[in-house]
Amino acid sequence: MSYQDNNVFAKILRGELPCFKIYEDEHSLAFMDIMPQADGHALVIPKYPAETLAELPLDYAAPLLATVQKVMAAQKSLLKVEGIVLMQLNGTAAGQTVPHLHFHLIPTHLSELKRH
Ligand code: DGP
Repeated sequence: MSYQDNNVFAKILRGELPCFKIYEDEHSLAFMDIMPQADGHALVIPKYPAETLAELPLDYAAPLLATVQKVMAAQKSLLKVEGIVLMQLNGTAAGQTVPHLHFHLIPTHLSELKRH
C-alpha cells in the first residue's frame, strides 16, 4: 500500500492545516481531535509517512510510544481522569478515516465507561 500524502494529517504535519498542538518532537506530533469522543481526546501521530501500524518501522515505534506516554501522563494530571482508552484503527474496514497512522488517547471516567 503506498502512502498518500494529501490526507489531513500529512497537511497538518506540513503546516498546511491548523491544529491545536499539545506536543511535538523530531518524530511525532500530538494534537486535539477535532471530533472528540470525550473531553481531552487527543491524537498522536508519527512524522514518518505510514498509513497503518504495520508500515511503521520498529525504530520509529519506540519514540512514537514515548509521545503517547507523555500525553497520557499530561491527560491524567491535568484533566484528573481515571483512565485512558488507547485506540488505533488500521484500514477503512476497521473504521480508519484518515490514512495516516494515529493513536486516539481518550480520557475516561468510571462513571462514563462505554465501548469505543
Ligand atoms: P479514525 O477514524 O481513527 O481515522 O479517526 C480520525 C480522527 O481524526 C477522527 O476522530 C477525527 C479526527 N480528525 C479528522 N480530521 C481532522 C482535522 O483536520 N483536525 C483534527 N484535529 N482532527 C481531525
